Amino acid sequence: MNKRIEDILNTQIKAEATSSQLYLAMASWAECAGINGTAEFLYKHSDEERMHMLKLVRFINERGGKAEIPSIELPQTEFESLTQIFSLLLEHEIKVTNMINEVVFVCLEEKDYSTHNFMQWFVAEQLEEEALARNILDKLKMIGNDKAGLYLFDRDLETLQNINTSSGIE
Ligand code: OFO
Repeated sequence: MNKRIEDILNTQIKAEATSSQLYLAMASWAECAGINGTAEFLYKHSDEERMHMLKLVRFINERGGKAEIPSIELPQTEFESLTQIFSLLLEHEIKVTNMINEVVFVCLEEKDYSTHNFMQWFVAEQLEEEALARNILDKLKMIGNDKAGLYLFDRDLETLQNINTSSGIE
């Protein structure tokens, strides 16, 4: 496997693992705060990020490279509000999108069209994740501090998670 491609994919493994840890920390915080729908949503999101990481691990190894299993920095574990959580989530996803774009760019520079093809799944995934986070933040802005609204939001988020599962969004 092309060394430059192997290195940048390994960097991406760490980014996906970091996403998974961060969303796990958010899920756990939400669960302790009794915001259970949001907790479920974030636990599932964390699992999905782990799946993204595994996808990269398997791809590198199957292509004759060597996947590096990274150590992960301690994620933020305390949060002020749901708005803070989803703002951080969106910010993080935008960062990951930029990294994915960089991988795609390097694939083209190295004329590695099969990795380029493989990465298209991640490109589409990032679009969905960013859109979902923006959508959730818009809802939270509308609700503001309304307790009944927040209750319904939390319940809806659990449903949204189920919608995503049944429509195959990962
Ligand atoms: Fe892996 O999709 Fe988010 O980070």
